[in-house]
Amino acid sequence: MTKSEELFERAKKTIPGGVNSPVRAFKSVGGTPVFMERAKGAYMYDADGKKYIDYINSWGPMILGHAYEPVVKAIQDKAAGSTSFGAPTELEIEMAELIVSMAPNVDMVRMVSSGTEACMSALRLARGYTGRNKFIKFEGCYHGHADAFLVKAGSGVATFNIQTIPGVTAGVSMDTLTAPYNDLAAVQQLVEEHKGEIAAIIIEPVAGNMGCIIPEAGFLQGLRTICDKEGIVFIFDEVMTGFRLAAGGAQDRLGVNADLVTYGKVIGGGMPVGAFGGKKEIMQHIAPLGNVYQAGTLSGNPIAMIAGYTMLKTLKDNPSIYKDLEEKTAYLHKGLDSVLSALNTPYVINRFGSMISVHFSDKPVNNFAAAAAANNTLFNKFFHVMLDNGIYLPPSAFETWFISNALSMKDIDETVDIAKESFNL
Ligand code: HOZ
Repeated sequence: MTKSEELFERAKKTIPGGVNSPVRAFKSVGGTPVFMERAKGAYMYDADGKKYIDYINSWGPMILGHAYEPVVKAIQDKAAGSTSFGAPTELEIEMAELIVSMAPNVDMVRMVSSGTEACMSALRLARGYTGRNKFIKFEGCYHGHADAFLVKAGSGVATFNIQTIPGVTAGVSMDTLTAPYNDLAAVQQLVEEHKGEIAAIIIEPVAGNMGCIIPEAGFLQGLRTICDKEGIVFIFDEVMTGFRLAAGGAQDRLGVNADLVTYGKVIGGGMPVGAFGGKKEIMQHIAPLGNVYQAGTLSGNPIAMIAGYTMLKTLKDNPSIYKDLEEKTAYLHKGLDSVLSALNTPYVINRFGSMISVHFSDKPVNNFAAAAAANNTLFNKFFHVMLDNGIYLPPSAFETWFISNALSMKDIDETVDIAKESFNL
């Protein structure tokens, strides 16, 4: 029995399903989740000391690799001065100023403690600002686990194929309208059917919760035009893409402006952080300036702020990191292509910036239906062979992979060789 197997048995007695977030449970790929002990750079080490090359990177935030020394040092120094005040600090202003200086269309920002909180609060703000109730989200996009977003959601909801979520009331779901990703005509139709009722359109500008799905040319711009015409608040969920695709996130990289932007794990450099920000005209409706209420004792927590600040500042001051990340991801793409093209199995590799995923599909994978129609049984097999050989991929075809800058070309070569072996080539 491995230590992970032992720990999983023990965990199941006191933690539901043995994990604190469902995707980690390996339920769809089968087998036992690997319990991690430590990580450094591009590598993680499990409870038995086995080394893995990490392609999850804490679901995005470890852009500079695990235990990046300046971040670790900053946390240690800050912790000595207290781990929480529940009162304002100068560091929060510095963090807000840094985010505003990096992200387009963000005049003001409110810190929270997770991406779920950020999206939930941004939606409430959009509703409060417009005085409308309904909103549009896209099938397979995941905006955290607040009730309103769980309709046709990606990530774990898609992985476990959960159709109806007990506890989410019909009253709440009634105001959630959904359209397929990349289908502008479907959005147009929803807007016409619900004229004057839609507060917001929320989207992952590059989706990462149904594998990596890339917006087609003109799609996001088309949504922007609809929002302008109909007075709808356009929300970019940049929990995964913010500060990862570019210093200015997806807005910058794709050249499309959002009214509100949500951030999550990335801006905490691995600490539990989220934020939402946007134009002053909208943000000033948040309490205590306005009456849209939102609060949190741990919001702006000093340890979380210093970790995020240190990582974001490094990214801002070193723009070549984005070029390096992109080159590494393209190199991985090329390597996987060389392996998979030798197989008699159709596949699609989607890549954008440092996000990449593989679907075993004979059609382009540009929305949730296409991702769900792929041969995900083969993905599960692929996942396990890679894992056995020390390559840590997301345990679901409905999740994107994330590349860190700590990953070397040699690590990628090793990964590609293992993929080759896994298919007996
Ligand atoms: N929602 C995360 C990925 N899209 C999964 C987080 C986790 O299980 O840790």
